[in-house]
Amino acid sequence: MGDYETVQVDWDGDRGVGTVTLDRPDALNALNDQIRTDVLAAMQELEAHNEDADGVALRVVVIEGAGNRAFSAGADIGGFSDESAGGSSDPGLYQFVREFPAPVVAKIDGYCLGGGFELSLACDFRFASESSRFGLPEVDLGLLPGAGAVQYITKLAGPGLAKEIAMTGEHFPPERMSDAEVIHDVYPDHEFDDAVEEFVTDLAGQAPLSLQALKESAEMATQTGLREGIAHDRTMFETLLSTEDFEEGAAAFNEDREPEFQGK
Ligand code: CO8
Repeated sequence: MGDYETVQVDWDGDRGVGTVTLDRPDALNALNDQIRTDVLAAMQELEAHNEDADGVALRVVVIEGAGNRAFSAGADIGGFSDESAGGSSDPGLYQFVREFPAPVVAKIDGYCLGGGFELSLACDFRFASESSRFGLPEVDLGLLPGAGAVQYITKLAGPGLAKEIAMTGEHFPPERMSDAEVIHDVYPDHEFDDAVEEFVTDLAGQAPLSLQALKESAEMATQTGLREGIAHDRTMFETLLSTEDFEEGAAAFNEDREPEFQGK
């Protein structure tokens, strides 16, 4: 994998799992322009494994933070003199993660604040260790979360919690986030790595073309009307019926064995 200034990238070809580690631990993995550019490039590099594959090679991407203090403490406050808060590539990164063809899992251990929280909200799954803390401190800077956190938290948990987090700027424990379904689950620190690993391994074994279509479908459900969303799902259902993976899934069911999906 390529060398990046501010992220580490790992590729587990057996499971098809790529890991992107935000690697500015001294600044609590705060997001400056360089780290945003590096995350984008690292994910594109992981996606390029599909080009030589017979099917879909990249099944899941995990984003995590280096060190044990933070997933990310948000936009780099030192970079705020840029013309847009957090730099010009910023909306591109959030959108890129949201539309990325493989599922993306945010593995949150420590502070998950501001733009870091928003990055996790762009991911498909959010898991946190019990010592994590969530917050939107932009209000303390005279700003608001610029990458849609209030919109997304409102859709996930309602306006009450979205306003509480964004208007107080306080740090919230992960249990509060999981009770409100803003994150998927919270684990004791000593179980955290294994629990996320198990989830990711299971997800990586699911039919990749189904996962891509499901990701699109869920995104559509937040953006479009019901009729349009159902029409999309119907079309995708018919497309998936003609894949080799459907043949494999049906054969595995009939033979009472685990399917081995290729993504074709
Ligand atoms: N930016 C830059 N550096 C940071 C950041 C940050 N966001 N957060 C922490 N650091 C640095 C500190 O400056 C410190 O560096 P140094 O050791 O060189 O002094 C180091 O990380 C450790 O931090 P602390 O000493 O402060 O550690 P504490 O344990 O005392 O406190 C906190 C930890 C509570 C996380 C504290 O660091 C803090 O409050 N940080 C700022 C959090 C914040 O306000 N984040 C939101 C930024 S705004 C935002 O994210 C907007 C997103 C907009 C997206 C726009 C899309 C278009």
